[in-house]
Amino acid sequence: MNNKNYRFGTKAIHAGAEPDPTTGAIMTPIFQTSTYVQEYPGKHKGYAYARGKNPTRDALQKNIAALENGKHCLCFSSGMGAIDAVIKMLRPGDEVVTGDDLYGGSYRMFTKVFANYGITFHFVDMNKAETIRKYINSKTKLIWIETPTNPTMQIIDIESVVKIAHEHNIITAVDNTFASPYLQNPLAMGADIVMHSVTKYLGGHSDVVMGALITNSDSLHEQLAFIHNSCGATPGPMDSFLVMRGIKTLHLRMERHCFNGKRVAEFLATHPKIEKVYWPGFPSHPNHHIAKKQMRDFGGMISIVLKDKSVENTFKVAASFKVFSLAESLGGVESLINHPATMTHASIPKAEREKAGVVDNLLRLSVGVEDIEDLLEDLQQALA
Ligand code: P1T
Repeated sequence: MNNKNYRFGTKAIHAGAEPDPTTGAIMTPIFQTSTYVQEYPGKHKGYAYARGKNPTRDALQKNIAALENGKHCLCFSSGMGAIDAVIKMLRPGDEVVTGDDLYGGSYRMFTKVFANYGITFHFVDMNKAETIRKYINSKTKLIWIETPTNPTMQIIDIESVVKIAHEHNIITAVDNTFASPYLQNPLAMGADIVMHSVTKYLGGHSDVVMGALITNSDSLHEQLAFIHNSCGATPGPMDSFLVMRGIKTLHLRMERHCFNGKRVAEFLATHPKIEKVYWPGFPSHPNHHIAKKQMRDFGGMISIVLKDKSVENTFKVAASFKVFSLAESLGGVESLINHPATMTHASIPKAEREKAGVVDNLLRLSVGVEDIEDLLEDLQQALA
């Protein structure tokens, strides 16, 4: 299939999925094998050992590359495994500029793992070009963007940051997890690498942990593929199959996530117990105009700050839902509620996370694709 000629939903269903040449099976088989027989040393069918290459994973990688309009994709055993591979392209002494609101696990990896290898990370307000410029010097090799950010839904202007990066010959990587390829395609805005926690919207059913990196650059792909195979954070064939199956409905799920997300955000905005709602679809969001420019719609991720500041009462609300489940993660068909301060962002020191607005009375919602009336009734009763 020549992907360039097809639209998103068609690619989600067909890209990478060729009928199996031996049987005609329409679905890509799960090649549950660790190795491949060679006729003669070095004479094989393109597959030598399954850490390096697996046909089920290959099909998935082609599919995700097509969704991001990218040339290359590599899938990893987790989103963190994918981020790890990007940072491993750097050397001791190199510096990274990134945002002040990030997934807690990314912050933890940067500060507790790679800081020990002599790489310096600057966590800055990426909404301001002058702040980004202030932290760039001859050692800066990478700008790491997360947008929308987890969990305060900041919207970073990808094109503006790429422009600054290009002036200084710096690589730009975008964690596109919250948007999914349906809502946002950073390569088209000039980014060098797109990263996904495939665990989330791409997988879509909360049954797989996986990551992905997409790039148009042959040279970046070559470096990343070397790390992928050498360091070994590669996913298994069963998980690759499950994600391909999940992606076939990505466009349908995202439409409903956006529809439900809008209704939930509007309901919460007028609720007397809520102080603040973070959702980029509100015209009052400081970067609503950028979200409108770089995203297809505003998604189903919402964070709320309760008027009641006590952590005990915040816990009580979090535990009172009947349809939403209290859990880490996001992007699945089922609605989830999460308390970032003690769950997904617990590894960020309190003072740091509070600077970014991740206070003890903040809750994050991943609005699923259930019937909207049931979600609104559940929010009504839990907040009461
Ligand atoms: O969980 P994993 O597949 O390793 O992906 C890590 C990751 C990377 N980037 C972003 C923006 C993420 O949100 C995550 C994982 N996030 C959660 C588990 C969470 O509940 O926020």
